[in-house]
Amino acid sequence: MNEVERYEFDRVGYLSIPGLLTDEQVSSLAGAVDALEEESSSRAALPPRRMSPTGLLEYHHNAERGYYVSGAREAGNTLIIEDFFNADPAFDLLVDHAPTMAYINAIVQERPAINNSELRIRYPGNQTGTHMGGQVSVKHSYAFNRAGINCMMVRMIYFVHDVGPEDGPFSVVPATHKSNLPVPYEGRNPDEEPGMTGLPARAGDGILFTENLRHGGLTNRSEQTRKTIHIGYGPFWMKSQNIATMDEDQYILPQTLARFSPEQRRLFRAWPDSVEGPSEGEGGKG
Ligand SMILES: O=C(O)CCC(=O)C(=O)O
Repeated sequence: MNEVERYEFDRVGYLSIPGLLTDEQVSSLAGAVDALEEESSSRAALPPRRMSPTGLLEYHHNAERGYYVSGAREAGNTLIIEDFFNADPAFDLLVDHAPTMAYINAIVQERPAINNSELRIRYPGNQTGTHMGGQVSVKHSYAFNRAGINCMMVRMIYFVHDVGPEDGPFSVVPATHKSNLPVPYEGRNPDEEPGMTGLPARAGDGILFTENLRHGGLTNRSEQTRKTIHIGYGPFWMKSQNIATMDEDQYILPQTLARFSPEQRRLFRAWPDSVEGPSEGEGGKG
């Protein structure tokens, strides 16, 4: 993260990063997203089912491939596929992805770990309701201290195709990570909230943001389904921030950890480096 990027991230709470992925990576990831959409959408309404700990969403659990899926493949709806790392090694390139980690290490002061992994597949007509901003819980907070930017949870969104203004872009109310007052607007419609700004992106771009920032997704007014990959980071001790497994241990299968490098496994370790955790075989958490 260079000086200008650091300044801008602190000023507005997000950063658009052109060309974070290579063309080859984009094409491989796009294929993996399509394949998982195909499989998971046909099972989304089937048992076994699980209500999220927050009571927010109900999921189908595919224990064999290690993912949770919620929603439906239909106009106006979203398909959310969590824990996709378990389902396809094509996503491994995003674990300990050096260009991404350069940003994460610049804004998370304690050793960072991955706490969230979701594919968001947003069909025409769909929008993501506005949330966060201003006074949030500690785990979503943005702060600044003597050592610089000190974020709790942040997210990187990866784009595997172009997303224009009409294609349901991710949206933010810039600088609301520093606002002190509760949001005075009724409802959660991102199209109507004052200050909400859509962020168009090109295939291969990334958008980094603090969860303290007010954000959502504008209505997808095009014929194109919007598909993005979202990965959350925070201090290593933070539990899962996936909705299906909120505040539980990370759901990462032993076979997924087994194919990771030690550096990749470290991104799923929930204990300090000074403490010896359970071995991979026993604990399954690397
Ligand atoms: O991209 C969107 O539609 C919303 C994404 C979002 O809310 C998130 O990643 O936290």
